[in-house]
Amino acid sequence: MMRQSRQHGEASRVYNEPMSATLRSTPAADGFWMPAEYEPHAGCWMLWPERPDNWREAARPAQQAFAAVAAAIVRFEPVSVGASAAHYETARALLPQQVRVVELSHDDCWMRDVGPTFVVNRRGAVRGVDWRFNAWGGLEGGLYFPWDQDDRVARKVLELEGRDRYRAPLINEGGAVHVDGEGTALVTEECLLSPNRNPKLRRQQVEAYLRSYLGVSTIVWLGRGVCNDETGGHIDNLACFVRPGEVCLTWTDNRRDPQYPISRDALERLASARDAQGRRLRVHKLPQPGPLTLSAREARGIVPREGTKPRIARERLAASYVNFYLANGAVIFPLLDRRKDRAAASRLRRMFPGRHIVGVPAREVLLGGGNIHCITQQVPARGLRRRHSPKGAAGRSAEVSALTDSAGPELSVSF
Ligand code: KQY
Repeated sequence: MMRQSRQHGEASRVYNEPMSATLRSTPAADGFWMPAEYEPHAGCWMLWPERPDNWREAARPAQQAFAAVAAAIVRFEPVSVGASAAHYETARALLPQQVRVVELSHDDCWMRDVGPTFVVNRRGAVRGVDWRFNAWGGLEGGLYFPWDQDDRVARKVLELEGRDRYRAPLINEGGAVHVDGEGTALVTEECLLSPNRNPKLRRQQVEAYLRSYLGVSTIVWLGRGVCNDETGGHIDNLACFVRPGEVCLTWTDNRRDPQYPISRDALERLASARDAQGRRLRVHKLPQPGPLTLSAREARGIVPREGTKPRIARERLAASYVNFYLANGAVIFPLLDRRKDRAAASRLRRMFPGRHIVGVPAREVLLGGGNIHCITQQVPARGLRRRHSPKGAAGRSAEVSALTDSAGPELSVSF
């Protein structure tokens, strides 16, 4: 991935340019924007779980689950996993050989939030935004201390990818933003306006940063995130774009469920919103799993530590099927509730008719506070792009595979 010298043609390489320069401008000023997740990927990045104060049984069940997610994604695109020096051997042993494992320090393993948000330009160049990170709220309600290794992950990934970097002045996480790739961002007030992220910034200033660093022109604000979501209301657990003009929203019809007013409010806001292209949004409701709670046995497997948010038995888990990952030609979604997984798969098949629908058992990921979208980060494919592409790009043809319920990291179900 050495840079090509412009003066000396494609064959020669220069060794005196940085692999990843930190740029002083902004993506929007340079003609870059964040593409949608449903656009083509060059690959996917993940991290390896290990903290015993967040993952039960010294993270062993979570490691199996992460390995199954990586195995499901690598069928569709290259996957790289960062693991600490102490856990490199375990990660290498549990992950399929097609997955690249690199030694990478981190505090926890939420690549969506600590990794770079990639941006592209018309000529197909790829760069990355490195947001400031404070473990979802810093010392006032954040989830752990310290978080300095996490805050360095995006920069390291950009060096490994050989991509230039924008260091954004905003405290933000990848899971707090979704985009349609055509000028619209979807966010929540609970998260982006929370006093423990950027207390001095008002809505208009946050919007200005999102415009500059995501290259969007329209921001659709929803209210609160999923009930009891410890990230402070990340959009990626609540709603996402399915394609331009269409949004998937976690849903319950049970008016007594605390999620009901949250989803109802989001639905009303989406119904009255217009995207950057002036379209009204079509909303697909995706019924939530459960409600699910942390069991006493699961809680006992976590080693409490001062400075880390404790996990209490019977607490409600922020479970949502919306927390899926769109790989090239596939939807990798969390299996969370036997009574509802199949219905979720058929809704997803209707939403994404051209993609394989692959379910991966993900309760162990949920126990750590997030899900498949939160532990993954896509790298967009290089290639010429239009600033605003037309609606309805064709996907791959659908395929319904047999159940492949074998043990180990291959464990995933194709619907
Ligand atoms: O929602 C996400 N993008 C991340 C979840 C982080 C949970 C931390 N325990």
